Amino acid sequence: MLLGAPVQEGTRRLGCDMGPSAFRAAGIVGTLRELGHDVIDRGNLAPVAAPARAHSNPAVRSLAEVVAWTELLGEAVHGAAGEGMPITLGGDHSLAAGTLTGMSRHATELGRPLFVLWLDAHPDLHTLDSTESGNLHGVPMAYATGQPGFEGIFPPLAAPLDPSRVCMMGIRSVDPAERRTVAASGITVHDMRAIDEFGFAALLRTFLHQVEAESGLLHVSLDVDFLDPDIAPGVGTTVPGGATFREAHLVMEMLHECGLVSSIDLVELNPFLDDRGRTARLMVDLVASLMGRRVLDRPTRSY
Ligand code: 6HN
Ligand code: MN
Ligand code: MN
Ligand code: MN
Repeated sequence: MLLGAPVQEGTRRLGCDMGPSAFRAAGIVGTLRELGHDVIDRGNLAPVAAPARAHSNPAVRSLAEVVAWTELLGEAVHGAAGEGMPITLGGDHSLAAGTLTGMSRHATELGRPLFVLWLDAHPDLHTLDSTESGNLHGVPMAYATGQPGFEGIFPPLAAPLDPSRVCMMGIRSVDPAERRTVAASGITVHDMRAIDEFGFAALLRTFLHQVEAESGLLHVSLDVDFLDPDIAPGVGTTVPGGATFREAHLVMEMLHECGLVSSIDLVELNPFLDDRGRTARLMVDLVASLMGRRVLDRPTRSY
């Protein structure tokens, strides 16, 4: 189930609103159908205009818009999760506040724990009080894991994410306030140093075994800047030293083999900054690996 979420108010850089179109132009629907999936493209969502909302941190930008997207996506993703696998085409990463709201409700109804694999250069763990850029694509994980200051502004989650059920990979740009949250929260954060040392496969395998042991639902949030900028230039927040082409495909193939992925965010694609659709096509190929494309057939549980 594809849901377009052309939100760009979470970032200063314009262009993420064209993301859903670029995913479609890069062939996401046909690619998933060729793999044998039933695909329903729900088109793009659009929140009703919200009156401006002030915050005591004057840096905070577009709060009303991001709250409106969170409410809309919370409903839409919850509904879609009851019918299939929601794949949300962003849009900037602020949309994860909404997709996680929806998946939290879905998981709570099923009585199953929700796990999150966060693939990103950034942990996106700012609160509304700690953000210095004021760009709300930097806050969704603080909201979803129950950090303070979102109450009464954002919709309440059915259950805040348990930090011990969150795994971040690819991290290589962390602000001071986020560094303190990482240390205090108990979230598993595999920065690029850890990836260099131990490799994606070993670290991811440990997390997937945990999801499996608890019969969890696994939400995957894939930020384009997880990837190295040399292979994925179409993003506003490039950081050198990201995942390579093969590393990213390996992660996706292991996610397919585990069979536990319930929902996916594809975020931060900025077609205005892309190089003739290259980043959009790479993202679609990664989704294909996650959804079952293989070089050769393998035993289903080889991870
Ligand atoms: N993203 N930590 C920086 C900020 O402005 O708060 C960067 C945020 C990047 C957001 O990756 O989706
Ligand atoms: Mn992000
Ligand atoms: Mn329901
Ligand atoms: Mn990022």
